[in-house]
Amino acid sequence: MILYDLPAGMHPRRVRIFMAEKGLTIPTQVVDAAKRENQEPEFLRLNPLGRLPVLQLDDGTALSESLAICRYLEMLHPQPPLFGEGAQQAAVIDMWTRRMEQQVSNAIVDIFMHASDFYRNRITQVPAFAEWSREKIMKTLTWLDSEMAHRPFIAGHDYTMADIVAQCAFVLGKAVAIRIPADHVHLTRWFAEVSARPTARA
Ligand SMILES: N[C@@H](CCC(=O)N[C@@H](CS)C(=O)NCC(=O)O)C(=O)O
Repeated sequence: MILYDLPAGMHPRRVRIFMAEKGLTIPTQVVDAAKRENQEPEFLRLNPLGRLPVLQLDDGTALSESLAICRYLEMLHPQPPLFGEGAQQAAVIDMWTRRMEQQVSNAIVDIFMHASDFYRNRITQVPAFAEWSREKIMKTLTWLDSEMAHRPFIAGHDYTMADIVAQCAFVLGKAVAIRIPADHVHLTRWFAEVSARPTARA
């Protein structure tokens, strides 16, 4: 197995934190997106979308999509369970993971793509879309703060994939001045706790 990684990328960070929580080490090859190595034919054979992370299995199968990679690793290494155990817990964690991806992570990615220097010469940036996304995410954070008044972690009493998706999003958010407002005390408490985990800087 080999993990193709982009150290600064949000989605690869999900996989690295997940692996660290499981105590897994996988041989890793860094792909330099700034040098467009992810657009080289050799890499596009692994993932025609040119995105990272990619986990190549020993039979040559190339898995992309960070959540698919984490699910695969969870099946191989079920402990500690980060996607839940049993139908109900797994569904609740899936619900929150999808909410964190769709409502939080994707919104912050949109802002990053349409407002950061990194994408300035790569895509046609639409600053108004970035501003609209910024307003939207701030409303989402208010909702999420009220949710976090009721439990320690995003999906319940345990740290799960939903927390990993959300914390990686907020790390990227710092690059585009998306910060959890100080008066969102529950969300602030959660982010401080997950950021203090030994795996947070994996
Ligand atoms: N849905 C994919 C998204 C992967 C993705 O967008 N990766 C970014 C890094 S965070 C990337 O490879 N960007 C390279 C580029 O834009 O050139 C996943 O979850 O893995």
